[in-house]
Amino acid sequence: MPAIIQGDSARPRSALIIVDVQNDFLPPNGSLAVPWGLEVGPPIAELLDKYEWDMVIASQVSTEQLKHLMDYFNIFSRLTLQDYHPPGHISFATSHDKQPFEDMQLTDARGKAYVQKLWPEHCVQGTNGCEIKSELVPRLHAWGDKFKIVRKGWHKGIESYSAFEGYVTSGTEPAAPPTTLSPALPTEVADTLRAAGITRVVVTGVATDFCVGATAQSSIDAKFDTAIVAPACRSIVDANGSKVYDKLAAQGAKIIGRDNGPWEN
Ligand code: VGL
Ligand code: ZN
Repeated sequence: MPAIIQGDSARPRSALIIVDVQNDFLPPNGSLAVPWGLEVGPPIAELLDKYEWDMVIASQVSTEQLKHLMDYFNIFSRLTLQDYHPPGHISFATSHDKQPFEDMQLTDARGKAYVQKLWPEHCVQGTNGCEIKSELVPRLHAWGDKFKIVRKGWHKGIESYSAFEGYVTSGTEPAAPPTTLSPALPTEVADTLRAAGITRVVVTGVATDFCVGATAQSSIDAKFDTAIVAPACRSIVDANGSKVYDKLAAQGAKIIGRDNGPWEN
């Protein structure tokens, strides 16, 4: 395990969630590449490697923001999120004979009616596009059993943007959807965090305006203290993610490093 300053026990325990840093969401070859998505790599790697809050992180965020970070990052566990779709997933434009980025009224496998933004095919289980960015992998595994993968979107008929709708796995299970589909959303992620005594959740990754934002929203709804590290996030549609940041900040989430930008695409 990397050197880590073991936080004093008075500090709240925090989990770092790394959202969807997968080849399909990243330039140059991703089928749904987030503009400037590769820029999330270095700050996330820093967060994983260092706990001394050295100058590299200081160069990403101001001293004032660094103080916030030091407060927040008594990181206890790390989750990485993997968008994990079967072929023919409900969110793919090709599944409906439509063009990507159109909005479409759909009913999902749980019977929920909703508006789906249709996407190019992306993160199909077993493809290279679905793989977590290779540079991050050894850094994640260095955390042993404090590192978990959460897979979401793996039921063909259900779209999931939030980590809190995913299933915790060791990352080595075969690519099979759950056999039974509960009408309720899974609570595994929130339960896993709570069981580890975590009260603070720090969200990074792509895309700010979809999975990062949805994960932070669920975290707020589940009553975790919630922060986003803006330099470690990039968005797809909403230029610099500002709409999402405003919405989350209004509910008490901390948006760390936002004013240090520009982080826009
Ligand atoms: C995502 C679109 C479709 C994301 C996932 O990771 O933000 N966006 N699937
Ligand atoms: Zn997806």
